[in-house]
Amino acid sequence: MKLHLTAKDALLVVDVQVDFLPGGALPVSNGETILQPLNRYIQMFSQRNLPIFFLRDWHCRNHCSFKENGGNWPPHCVADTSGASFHPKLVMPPENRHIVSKGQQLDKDAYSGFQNTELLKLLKEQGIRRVFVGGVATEYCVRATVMDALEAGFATVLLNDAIQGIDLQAGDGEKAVAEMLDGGAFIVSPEWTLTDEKERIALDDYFICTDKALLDFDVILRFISEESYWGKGRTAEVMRKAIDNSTICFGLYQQATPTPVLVGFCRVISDLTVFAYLSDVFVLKEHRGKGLGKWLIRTICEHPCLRDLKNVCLITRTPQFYEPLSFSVLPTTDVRKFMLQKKMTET
Ligand code: VGL
Ligand code: ZN
Repeated sequence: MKLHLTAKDALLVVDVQVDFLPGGALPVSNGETILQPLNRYIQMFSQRNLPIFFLRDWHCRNHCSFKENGGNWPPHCVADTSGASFHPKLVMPPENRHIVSKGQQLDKDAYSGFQNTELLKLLKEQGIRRVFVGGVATEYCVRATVMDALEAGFATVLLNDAIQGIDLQAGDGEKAVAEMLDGGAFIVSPEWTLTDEKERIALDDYFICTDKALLDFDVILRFISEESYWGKGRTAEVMRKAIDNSTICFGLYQQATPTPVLVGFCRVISDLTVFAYLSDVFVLKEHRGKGLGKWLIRTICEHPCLRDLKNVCLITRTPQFYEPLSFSVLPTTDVRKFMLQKKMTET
């Protein structure tokens, strides 16, 4: 499974501080195991210059959550002490990162990164619609932050390989994960990849990708065999072969969680040197009228493998659609003639 990151994604790194990892004042069990996957996610977001929010527990010296003041916890994450600093093995990129401190109020414990902070405002300002959450502790600050993110309307993805619980009672962490999923969070496990697919071009909620593995075959087959004027009745076997043997297939997707949804398609048969033929071009009805079809064709024609070709050709009943895209019907006065050896009755 692949997740495609877009400009509406942000990463929330929760409380990866010295005191919460082994050796600290309030350590999570096996806390160090999250560092490597988390640093990998951080790298993915920073490579795309997507915003990363580093949340931190930031208490005053006599905070109410400390045992000596009637709270549940040993003193931890006292502001400006070494225990409150981010873990030295956490890689913090220099660009597009934000530090959000929480739990600063003397008489209130605050587990959520949204509680009494600027986090929501900052996310909204950047147009973020989906957040990915990792860090510690699963059943306290991660859980509270995820629940608030869901409440605020963000699609929320839990980075399952990059969280750890305190597990005061065995199973606390697992129980919290179940609650987050119940609440509508999605989960990303190691078998998922956040793809670094280079040939992916985004426009608002949509993106175009040339990865054949990402195509939704059933949607393509249904459209071509039932709705298209040119391919009615095409069988699954023929459609499969046609896709397999096409040189490049372009999927048009609407970004969605947990997986993108295919809403348009075009396959290209080409020698990638001189000639290309575009076939099976469609955009699903509900997504028409937004310029997506034109964007798809333009993206195809500008694709690095195709843009220098001498001849790009297609057959259509709607030439008016392609004319603004620098395609022209061969005029009858042209010495060249478009020829077709037709073996089937319907076009
Ligand atoms: C946390 C306990 C106390 C956390 C913070 O970050 O999960 N847990 N303060
Ligand atoms: Zn705390």
